Amino acid sequence: MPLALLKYGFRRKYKGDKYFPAARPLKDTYDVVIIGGGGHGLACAYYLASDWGIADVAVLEKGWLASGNTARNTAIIRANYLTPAGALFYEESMRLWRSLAGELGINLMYSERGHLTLAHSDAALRTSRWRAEVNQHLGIDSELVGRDEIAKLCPEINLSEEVRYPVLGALYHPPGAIARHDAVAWGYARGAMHSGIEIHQQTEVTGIKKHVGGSIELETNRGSITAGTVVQAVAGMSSEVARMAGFKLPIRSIPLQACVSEPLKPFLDPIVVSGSLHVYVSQSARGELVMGGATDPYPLYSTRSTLDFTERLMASMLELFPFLENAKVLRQWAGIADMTPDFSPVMGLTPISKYYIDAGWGTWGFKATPVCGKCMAELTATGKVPDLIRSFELERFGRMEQVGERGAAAVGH
Ligand code: FAD
Ligand code: PYC
Repeated sequence: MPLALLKYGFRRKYKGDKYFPAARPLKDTYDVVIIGGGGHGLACAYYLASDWGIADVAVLEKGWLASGNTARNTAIIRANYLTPAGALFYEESMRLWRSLAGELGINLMYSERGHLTLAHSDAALRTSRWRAEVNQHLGIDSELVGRDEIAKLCPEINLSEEVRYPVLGALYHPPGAIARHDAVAWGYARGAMHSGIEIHQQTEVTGIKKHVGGSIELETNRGSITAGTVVQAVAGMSSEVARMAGFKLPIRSIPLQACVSEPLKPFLDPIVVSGSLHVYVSQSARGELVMGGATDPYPLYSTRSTLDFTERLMASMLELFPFLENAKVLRQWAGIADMTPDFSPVMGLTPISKYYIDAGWGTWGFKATPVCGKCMAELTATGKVPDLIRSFELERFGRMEQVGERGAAAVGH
């Protein structure tokens, strides 16, 4: 190494900024406390400061930044949902994604690949056509394509008719993308902290009390603090934390597993999903195949990996890409998905005044990080539910106004 470079590295004068400002002590009281330092909680914190000038905010995270589902997901971003409420909401998120790296000053590796949802039956073709029509009506780029088009878009897919479930067509969504999930959390966290917001890791909320005066007291493993307003954004722990606050959520917590292969030469451009085979796959910039399937068949608060999952997933992968028979799985993991009855999120008011909920993100919430953060920040700042999230209120279940996205949420559940 040249001596000049070495000297430069050790010169105090050229000390670079720390990525995150130094942590501050936990105060007794904040205007806003956000429970959960995943992408959603951090995005809400960031937009509270950037859009509303609210910075007396603490984000409490029981582990480390993005130690929940934010850094466990398979980073698929798309807007080809079935309901108008869902499609418009996710479409707005995609609009925000496109300028997010520039805004946060971090390379999110946002990469538009195109998204193919394969149809292996007449019923799946009908649903794909339905989704394409809803999408087109709302100005979302999405269409039903046949086998010839699939062969052009992804020549590697096995289009043989001599398989269990031959491919008949697909819903094609050209803007479908992937991104670097942990960078999303770091970018929002840094932006929020530079505006004066505090992020407290290793700080777990263990109890919640509402005071007569209106403030909310949070018990934590580091003592009690009070907040004027609380935002709950704890994904897989949503029901448990809501229970501490004294209300019930219609949510079941179910493990969702995923895995990656060893790095392979780039061969797979689009993201490929098959509901019938319970498999989806994309190829990351470093060549790994990022693969997943359906949720585990039972609720559980555990992030263990199972051989059963890998075996089934690989059987389906080989049906679509038989030439991968010698590829190796490098690592496997799981997150806890908070599943709602209609496969749509829960955002907005709760039975407790000034206690807002951001939950029910199951297997689909990463793509919503920017738009959800923005809407939750608006709700927190104004007390009014933004139009974009009105359909997703907790109250909808009491009114039987579900936002049914089962077929569009991810692979089969
Ligand atoms: P999290 O990142 O889980 O953050 C919640 C945080 O709250 C955690 O860090 C947790 O430690 C903290 N917390 C919990 N309890 C407490 C407490 N009592 N006190 C303090 N902190 C607490 N979505 C997509 O859009 N596309 C995908 O391709 C996709 N793939 C997925 C693949 C897998 C394997 C999994 C598991 C999920 C996938 N998802 C996907 C869903 C997505 O990951 C989540 O919906 C999203 O990350 C939720 O973000 P969040 O910030 O709400 O949750
Ligand atoms: O939301 O597109 C999605 C998704 C794919 C896999 C898990 N979630």
